[in-house]
Amino acid sequence: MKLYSYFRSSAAYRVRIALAVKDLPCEIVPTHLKRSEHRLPDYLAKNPQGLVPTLEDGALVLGQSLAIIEYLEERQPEPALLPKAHGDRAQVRALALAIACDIHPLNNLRVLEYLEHELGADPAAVTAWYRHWVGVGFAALEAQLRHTSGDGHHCFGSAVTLADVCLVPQLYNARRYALPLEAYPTLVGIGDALARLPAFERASPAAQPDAE
Ligand SMILES: N[C@@H](CCC(=O)N[C@@H](CS)C(=O)NCC(=O)O)C(=O)O
Repeated sequence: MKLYSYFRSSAAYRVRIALAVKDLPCEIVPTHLKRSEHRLPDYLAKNPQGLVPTLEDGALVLGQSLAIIEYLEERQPEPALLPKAHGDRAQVRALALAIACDIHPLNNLRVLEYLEHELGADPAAVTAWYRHWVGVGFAALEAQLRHTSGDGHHCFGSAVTLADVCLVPQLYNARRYALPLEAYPTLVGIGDALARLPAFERASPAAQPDAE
């Protein structure tokens, strides 16, 4: 398999964590977002959205990190990232989607660039946008995680799930943008405990071949 990835991309980071948890071999193909390599014709032919990540597995060319992770989950079910009980699986997906669908898109590079370059927002306004929307998302997640975490080290129960795979990259991203985190002690406690696990360390931005 090949994963088109950028070391700082939260969505690519999710897939890297899933690959590492499942110990699946995969070649990382660095795709530099700041140099717009994701907008080159060759890349757009693989991923017409012009977003990373993209996974190639033989003839399969797949975008969308959560679809990629569910593909990996079906290809190699153990260790499982989704719980066995269907109600539990739904809850884990709800946590993951709260991050991947409701928080992450509002802090994506193209959105922040559009605010600045097309709408004329100054850097302070862009930062305020970021902090507002990620803060709203984190506040709701903090309340949810107090109920769903079984041990203060995982989003749901006491094993690594798809929700954890989404949380750690979003927390990394929040720190990059210096979002104040004091209001989210449960979320931060879980994220920091997970980030110390060997699979999460292997997937981290600092451990990538294109890290700067
Ligand atoms: N929903 C997509 C989001 C992918 C995405 O937004 N990727 C970002 C990096 S985290 C990207 O490629 N951004 C490029 C841009 O904004 O121009 C997924 O989960 O794969």
